[in-house]
Amino acid sequence: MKIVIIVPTYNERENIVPLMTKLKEQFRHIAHDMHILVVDDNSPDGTGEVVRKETEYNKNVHLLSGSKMGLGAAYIRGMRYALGELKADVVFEIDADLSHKPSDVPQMVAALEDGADFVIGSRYVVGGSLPVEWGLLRRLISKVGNIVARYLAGMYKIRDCTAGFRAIRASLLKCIDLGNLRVQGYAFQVALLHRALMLGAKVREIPVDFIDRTHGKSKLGLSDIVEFIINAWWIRLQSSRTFIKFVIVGASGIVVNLGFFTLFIEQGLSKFLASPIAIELSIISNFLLNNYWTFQWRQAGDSVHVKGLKFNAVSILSLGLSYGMFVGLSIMYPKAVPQVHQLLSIAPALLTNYFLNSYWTFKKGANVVGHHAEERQKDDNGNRFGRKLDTLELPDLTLKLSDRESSRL
Ligand SMILES: Nc1nc2c(ncn2[C@@H]2O[C@H](COP(=O)(O)OP(=O)(O)OP(=O)(O)O)[C@@H](O)[C@H]2O)c(=O)[nH]1
Ligand SMILES: [Mg+2]
Repeated sequence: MKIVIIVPTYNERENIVPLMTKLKEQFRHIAHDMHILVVDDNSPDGTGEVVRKETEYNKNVHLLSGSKMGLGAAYIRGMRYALGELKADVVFEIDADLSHKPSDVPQMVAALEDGADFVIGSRYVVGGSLPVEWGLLRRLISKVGNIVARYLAGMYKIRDCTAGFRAIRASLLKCIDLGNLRVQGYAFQVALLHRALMLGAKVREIPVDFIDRTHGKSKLGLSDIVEFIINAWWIRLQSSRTFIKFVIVGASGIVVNLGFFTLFIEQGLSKFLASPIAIELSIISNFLLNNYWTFQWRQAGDSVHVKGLKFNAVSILSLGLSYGMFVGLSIMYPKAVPQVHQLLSIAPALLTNYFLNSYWTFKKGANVVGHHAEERQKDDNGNRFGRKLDTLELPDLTLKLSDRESSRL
């Protein structure tokens, strides 16, 4: 296999040579055609010049220079070059600042040889770690970022979604329209992983220790963080028709709730009676829409009667929560318009309704899993990654746990 290790650099002059030396040491233990591709954005500190000199007497070192447009843009440029010009079979992502240990590369290559399509040098599987020097805030930022990616972008099965140490099979990468990821900065890592998962890639996480950089500065900026969050929401919206439908149903529930509430109090009904009736009406309209539209494909599982009973239980709980909040707000802020109390009290009812109904009343039936298994079978028989990206729910993933993790189970 031809393996190209892509190293994005921006002002990494002090780090790049030690990294390349350590990588080349590892190459001696790997029985593949190993290359290094440095993607430098005309670093003002002269990183590119140092690498250019290296390319003069080392045929396996390549330099791609360009203007600074962000980490994601640099990786996209590098991956296109690795696939198109260098004809790579596998590309690696690695940071230049020695945060990722080159000594982990052979293990990641072994995981590819073992059949994985996408290998992650993971800090969050058992055996992986964050730098001991990192304070609480730095750890928190990293963990929150990862939680956002896992749960908001819907990749909860992956422990380290934001890792920048990865090995990706070219056959998988060629099926991903890199230009279409619409990301410039660090959000690239999450966007790319998400596409790989959508294509049914076999992802494997290998535990790694992340080392704190000793030279140079972090390039993570505010715009990267903003893009990261927007991208996670975008993936969430795109990858879940269910979620979009739920938001629409939720919005219609608010109209029903407030509409009836206003109607009832205009008719002279006490606001304390109008509130629960309006809530109940909106819960019923939400249920009907969710049953026949949002979750219509989850018709397996319980019978309609059982679903009805569960729905009633959820409704009573939601009603209690919502009404309790309405009464509480009315007592605490008696001068406020009652519609404001009613609006605020919708939130707990909506959330309780969605989560309980989604994960309990309308939980995914066995046939859905079977559907995905069938699809995967089709992929395995034909073009594994050739499936069109019109399946908006994430497929069930064939994930291999790291060795240490599976031995723990
Ligand atoms: N070519 C290029 N490389 C970049 C850009 N931004 C970051 N990098 C490189 O991407 C890698 C990761 O960036 P870091 O600044 O180390 O980000 P980080 O690891 O989240 O931050 P630290 O933990 O503080 O190191 C490094 O090799 C950077 O030089 C960019 O805009 N262009
Ligand atoms: Mg770093």
